[in-house]
Amino acid sequence: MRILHTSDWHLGKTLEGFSRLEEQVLFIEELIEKVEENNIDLVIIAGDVYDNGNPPARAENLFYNALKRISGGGKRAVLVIAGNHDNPERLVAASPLAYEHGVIMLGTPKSCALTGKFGNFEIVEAGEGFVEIEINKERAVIITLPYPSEKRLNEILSEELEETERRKSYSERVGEIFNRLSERYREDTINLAVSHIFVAGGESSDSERPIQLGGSLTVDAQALPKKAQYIALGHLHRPQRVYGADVDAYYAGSPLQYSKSEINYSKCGYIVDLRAGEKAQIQQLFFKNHKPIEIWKCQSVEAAVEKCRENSEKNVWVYMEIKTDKFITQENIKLMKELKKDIIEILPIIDGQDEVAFDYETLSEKSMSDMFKEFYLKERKVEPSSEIMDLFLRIAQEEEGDASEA
Ligand SMILES: [Mn+2]
Repeated sequence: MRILHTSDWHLGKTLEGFSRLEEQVLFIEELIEKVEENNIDLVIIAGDVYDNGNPPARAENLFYNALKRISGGGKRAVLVIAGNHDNPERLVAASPLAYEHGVIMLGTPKSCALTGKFGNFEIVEAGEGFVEIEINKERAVIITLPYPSEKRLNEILSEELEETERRKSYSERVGEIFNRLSERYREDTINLAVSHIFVAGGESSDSERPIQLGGSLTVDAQALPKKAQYIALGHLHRPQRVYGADVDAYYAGSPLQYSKSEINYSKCGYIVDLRAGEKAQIQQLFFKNHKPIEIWKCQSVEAAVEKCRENSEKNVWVYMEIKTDKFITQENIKLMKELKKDIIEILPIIDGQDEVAFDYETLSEKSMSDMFKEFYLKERKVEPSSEIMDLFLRIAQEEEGDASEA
């Protein structure tokens, strides 16, 4: 059996308000081609299909289109689980239609797939947290743990044990579930697992949004199901093998660079060849970078303008860092953005100036203009000009006037 593991598509995600849908469409096209070329039997999408629980219609349309074409009318199986960014109920709402195309969608750890024949394969058995599937006379038992929030995790732990269970850490509870579900694994089956969790030791980037602040929802690598031949994970956006795990557990990562912290490595999925009782054969499947993110470090405003002029045709997202000792004027900002579209940010770097901290504690003691000056200095790294100050104070006064009238 040959599977393709991908995750964290984040359809509908923007970069500081700039749409990435065009690139996402290109990625889906490439994926469909590679799935066909490589004769994939089963495609696993390990969560974060969308960027948030209320995705734009165009993103949903793209997803359904992708599923239909990947499955090829039931020619191959597709398994999708929800990540922390997805609304689990909404993600799987189209399930009644999806099964017709050989697509299995699971929203929560409690979700249970339907059994029966779908296209070229059969779901032989299914229950809470697992599915057994037969493709071309080969059987695979897959442990399925869609993003287990604290609440959803407790829902699946037995009620009698509630008190003792509660005292255990998140990682121990996840480990227990994996352990219990591992009993489904057999010697004559291909044994897999899929989940959307944060395994301790993984390397993160700026676009994941922590599964929970403070990191308490971290799972120890040792809690992963030891008998699995391959564990397909979602959450981290850098593709990587889980450090410190005794099993082949991988994060496929996101197919696009979703933040500037992701520009120094390639994006990929994994093609995995599996046979019952044998070690998995794993290879990376690299994706094209249709529109890279670049950071342009410029020595002066003039050099920055020139760089924009020279690279006006280059199809990239740009973060500009410009060395300067003065305020970058609106005219220059406008000129740069006219010359080079898709400039995400223009950041002045003032020589020898340390990061200015904004002091919220003493906020109430300060005048409006002092607060604005501090805020401006922190955001723009330069003092506001007198025009900006006047403009701000005028608007602030107007606002005050409005408020007293209401
Ligand atoms: Mn994600």
